[in-house]
Amino acid sequence: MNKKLHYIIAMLAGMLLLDEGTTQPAAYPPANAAATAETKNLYAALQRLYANGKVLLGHQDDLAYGVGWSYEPGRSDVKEVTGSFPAVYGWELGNLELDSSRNLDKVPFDFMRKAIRQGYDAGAVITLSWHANNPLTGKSAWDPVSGSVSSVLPGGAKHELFLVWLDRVAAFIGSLRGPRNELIPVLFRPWHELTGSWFWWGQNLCSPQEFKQLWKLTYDRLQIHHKLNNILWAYNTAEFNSNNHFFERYPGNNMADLVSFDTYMYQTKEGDGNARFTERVSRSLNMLRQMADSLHKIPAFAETGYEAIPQADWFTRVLGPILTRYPVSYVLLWRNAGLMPESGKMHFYAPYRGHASAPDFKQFAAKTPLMNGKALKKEKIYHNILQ
Ligand code: BMA
Repeated sequence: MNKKLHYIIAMLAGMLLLDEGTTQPAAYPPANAAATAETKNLYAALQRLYANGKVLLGHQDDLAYGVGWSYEPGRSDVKEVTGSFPAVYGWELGNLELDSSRNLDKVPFDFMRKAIRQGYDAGAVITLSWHANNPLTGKSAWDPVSGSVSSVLPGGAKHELFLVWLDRVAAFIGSLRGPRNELIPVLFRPWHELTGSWFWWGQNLCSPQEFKQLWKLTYDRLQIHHKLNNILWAYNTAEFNSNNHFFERYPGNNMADLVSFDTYMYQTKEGDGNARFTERVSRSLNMLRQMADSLHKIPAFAETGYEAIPQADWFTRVLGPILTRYPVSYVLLWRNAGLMPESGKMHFYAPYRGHASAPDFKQFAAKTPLMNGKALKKEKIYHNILQ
């Protein structure tokens, strides 16, 4: 069937569902009119779930390792504590640009590809981050040198190199395939935390104009040149003060599908970390929801957590109430790396079996409005409209 016709039928089916008494508004399409059917379905499903106040629970690197284990098939710290796999799986592409077989956290890309397929088959959402090396200095993403962004733009000294990097990312995203060889949809979140200045693309290292050009270059190469019609584009800041601040570097509605931000909980010297986190995250989520609603984009809390969870009731006492009040499409907790050899510190954001916060996390995950992988599977997010 002709793709356009397919989509019109999908929209009509969506409207019929509305008539049957759900609160689903008519779906608005992704920025890319040529998005695959599965990608359009996913986007419509995310809108519907968001409109119904559901928050999907996500975890970075969930199937690869947890605290005290790695690469054991079937394991997941989230599952071992809550009884269900997460609804959103985050994976990280850093070092793919160097043609490395493992990412910067040592996750083999072959493993990642299979795990992404596993998540897709389970009806969960896949999101990709990319801590790309600094193309100008050859150091890591955390090398905040001015001029790095302009070096990759057309005419810049690293433009050709950067195209090779984008092509490697494109090849990986193009290799994510479902059972009928269809492309697996991904929420791609490049150049993230852009209001921070710890990455080479950060706010103090390039102008808004340069940032937008970086985004457009990435979009054009992946979407137009490589025809990767399985990408939903996630614009992502760190903390922001106002709508203007949030949108200062926004590439435009035609190149973004989700709007999101990242922030973490830190305890303060005064001991008022919970109150401060609640205050700033509530304020940001409130602004984000309004901006997303007015633009017809989907809001997400793309990274958060409290490193090593030193407070056993943090999830039900702090994060839970915030999300109940300001639900967004999904919340993603960062990775459960365990003991970091370099720093000697514990680095994990979801409780693992036996951790003091595990019972609290189980309660948090069971509560509305959170949705886990088991519940999401029933929503058939990739197929519910067109099949
Ligand atoms: C950071 C930490 C690092 C990791 C990076 C990319 O926040 O977890 O250890 O290398 O994310 O995944």
